[in-house]
Amino acid sequence: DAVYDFAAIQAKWLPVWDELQPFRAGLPGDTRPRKYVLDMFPYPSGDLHMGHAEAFGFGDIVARYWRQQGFDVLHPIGWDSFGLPAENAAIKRGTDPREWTYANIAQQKASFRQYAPSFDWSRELHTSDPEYYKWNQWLFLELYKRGLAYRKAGQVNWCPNDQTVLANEQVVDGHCERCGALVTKKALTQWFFKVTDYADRLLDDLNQLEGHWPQRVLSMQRNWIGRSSGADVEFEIEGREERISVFTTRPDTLFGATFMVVAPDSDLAAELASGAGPDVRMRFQDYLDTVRGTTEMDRLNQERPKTGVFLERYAVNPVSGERLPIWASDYVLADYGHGAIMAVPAHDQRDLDFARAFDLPIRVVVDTNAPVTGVIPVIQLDEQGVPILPEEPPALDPASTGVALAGEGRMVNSGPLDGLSKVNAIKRMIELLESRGTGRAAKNFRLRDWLISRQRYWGTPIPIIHCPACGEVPVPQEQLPVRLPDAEGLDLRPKGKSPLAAAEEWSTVSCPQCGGEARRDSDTMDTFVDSSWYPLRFLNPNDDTRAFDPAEAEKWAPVDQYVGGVEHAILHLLYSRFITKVLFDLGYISFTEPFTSLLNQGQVLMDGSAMSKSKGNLVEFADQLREHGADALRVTMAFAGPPEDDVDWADVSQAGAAKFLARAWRISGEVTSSPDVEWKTGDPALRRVTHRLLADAPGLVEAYKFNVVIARLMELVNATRKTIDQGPGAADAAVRESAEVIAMILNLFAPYTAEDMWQRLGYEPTVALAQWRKADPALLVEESVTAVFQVDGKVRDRADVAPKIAPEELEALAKGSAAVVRSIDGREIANVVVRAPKLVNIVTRR
Ligand code: ANZ
Ligand code: ZN
Repeated sequence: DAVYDFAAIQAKWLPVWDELQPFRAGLPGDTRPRKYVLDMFPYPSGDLHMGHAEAFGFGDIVARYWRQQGFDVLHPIGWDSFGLPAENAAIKRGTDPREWTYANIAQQKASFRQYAPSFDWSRELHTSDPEYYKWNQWLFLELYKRGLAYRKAGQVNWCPNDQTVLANEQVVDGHCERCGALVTKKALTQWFFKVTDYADRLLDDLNQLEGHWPQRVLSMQRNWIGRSSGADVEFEIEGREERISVFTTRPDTLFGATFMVVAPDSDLAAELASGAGPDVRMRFQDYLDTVRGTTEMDRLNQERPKTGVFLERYAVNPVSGERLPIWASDYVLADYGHGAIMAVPAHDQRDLDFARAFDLPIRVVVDTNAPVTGVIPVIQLDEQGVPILPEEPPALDPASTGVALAGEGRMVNSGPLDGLSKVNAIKRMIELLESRGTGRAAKNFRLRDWLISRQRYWGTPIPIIHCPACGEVPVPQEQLPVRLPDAEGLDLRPKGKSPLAAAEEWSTVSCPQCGGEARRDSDTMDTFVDSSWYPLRFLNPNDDTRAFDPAEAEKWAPVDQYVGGVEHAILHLLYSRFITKVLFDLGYISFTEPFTSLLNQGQVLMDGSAMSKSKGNLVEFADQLREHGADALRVTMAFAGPPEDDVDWADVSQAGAAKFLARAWRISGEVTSSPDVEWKTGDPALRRVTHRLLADAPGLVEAYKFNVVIARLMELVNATRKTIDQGPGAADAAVRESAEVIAMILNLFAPYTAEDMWQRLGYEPTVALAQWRKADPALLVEESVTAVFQVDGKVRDRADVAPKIAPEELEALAKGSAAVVRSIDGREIANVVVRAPKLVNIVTRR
């Protein structure tokens, strides 16, 4: 008899699908409703790995599911093919980054073909093609025109090893995300996108995604944006014209401010120091030198002993008129708020540590022992009825305890605020400041503008020309794309200056405005620019007249289902959300969030830890594919557990998945009835199992419970096997029906096996386009049990009831039975014994 040979089945169907191209979306005349299912596109750093097998497997389940539900599904694929690894590999081997990149793409493509996700290959794109990056340049200029792309000189994160600038997001605990080197600071002029203009919307719109995105991602986004509310407070400085502002979340504590601190690496600190004596200037300069060598991580570390320099300058407290000494200390950061703070040592731990280190005054202005609410505390009594006195309240003395009083309480030592709670004191203080013109309500964000400049070769050239006469001049649209010069002859090694600057011929251009000699900007764009809008490019990837067609966007976008790793929870998603909002504001699209639902797959682990070459625990995708085939690999991934959970490859069995597929496949060869058999004549027991799965699977798939669907499929395969071997046999209509349903649902997980079953059942390819069968409601009611109705212990009637029938319902049924009523014969009922669902015994008084 036939043997399940996965390799033969794969070889048989691949060419058929190539011919049919069943997954082309948006064909003319297609009137089906639409869905857009997208996997985060791969970075071609080598062959596909197990993480891809998992993520793309899950995305494909969803895409295939919606097709069977009658949707025209857009499920495209492309490559995120610019970026550092290509450049580093090229430097190591002395080759062109292009070669490495496109060779890897070819390899990944070949693996994808075997794995058979239902991609629309006609829309394939590579971000490193000029046809793509031309539109990155267009996007840049759209932002530039609106002041959303700008250049600024500033301290940037610098990786001394990669010799490149890093975005804040690429600095992990003070180290370079890529190479692990300690990140330092460097002054450079860089391009930024003004994400901060969108901070409020980026935060507020997360509420729309509640329930559709993982909670963890939503809170990571919220923390990253980091909105704080409070006030800007202005202070006069002795010997300075202008006042300085500080941001505080606790304006209520202004009467407790006893000194001020400025960030040593801020312009303000330099200016204040320069106005002081030579001694101070020297001490400040020394201190600044040490601070420059300190990482941001250390500066944020609360445990580190406080350091600082007194600038011998004074500020004036705007509400108390008190003189406050001004210090410079590195716990205040130059690029947060205004780079200066009012220090309230009694109520802020960092300020307290500083005050104790330098012997500065500490004044309590919130009595944290006072009840915050107006409720009088209830006095508790012990067993003897003696009142239990409240414990001695903790001392309000941060100066001696070293612990700041951060909690709520009632204001003290605060003039007009005395007696108020925190909320009311904040409100009152803001009113006070506003009425005097020395402050106002303000909010502040942790979010910084997006640094998009890279001093590297393998990226999108920034379409700006620097002219000695005209300054920054955008490259005119008709001159786009600004193509990358050939890598040949360029030294790609990182030097802190882009390799493009050394391409003389490429760099030297005539100014589009005045025609004089000018130079191209030599930086390239962060690759997160490429991925910030790529879902739109898939809509018409070959259109060379525009980035995307707004009419197509209206049809398909936003993405209904996005699938990818949690490592992109912040950057990629935040930047995509930002660009989407910009495009909305420019009138190109009508939606403000790019991804309606998001699924984060877990990691594929080996023996409890992440796979890596260096650990020697790498499981190769290609090996796995060869061993048991694409279908077994896909089923193994989907069956391993909820998709959000990590999968430990040491705990799963591909052999088990292969056995299940063989069992399912064998059934399709045993069916003897013909496709036009009457379903209704089939065995009701098997039909009930089939129809219950038809009814439940959609909800399960939509809740990402793929593993449960597979478990239920296994149950159906077993029930079918039993019907063939021990029941009505292979000719029964229910066996054909279940075999067809198995093939149809298996299409989500094991497309080759499903297609082969479909053919063996007498149908044309492809099962992927077979429409989901509706469950028959009549078959969804549960099987019944027989209940016995007795009167005084004698059986008088029977009824078929649901196994889960409620006792009251069963009792009512018994009392309604004509035979029972006749038997009671009008006597009084003394007692009713109900044992649902099997028995009711009615006892009468005689
Ligand atoms: C006075 C005060 C009293 C403060 C108090 C806190 C507690 P978040 O919530 O993170 O926004 N701050 C402001 N700018 C700073 C900077 N550039 N570097 C370091 N710290 C800075 O924190 C806001 C609080 O952090 C502000 O409120 C300020 O200290 C400090 F009982 O002002 B607060
Ligand atoms: Zn010019």
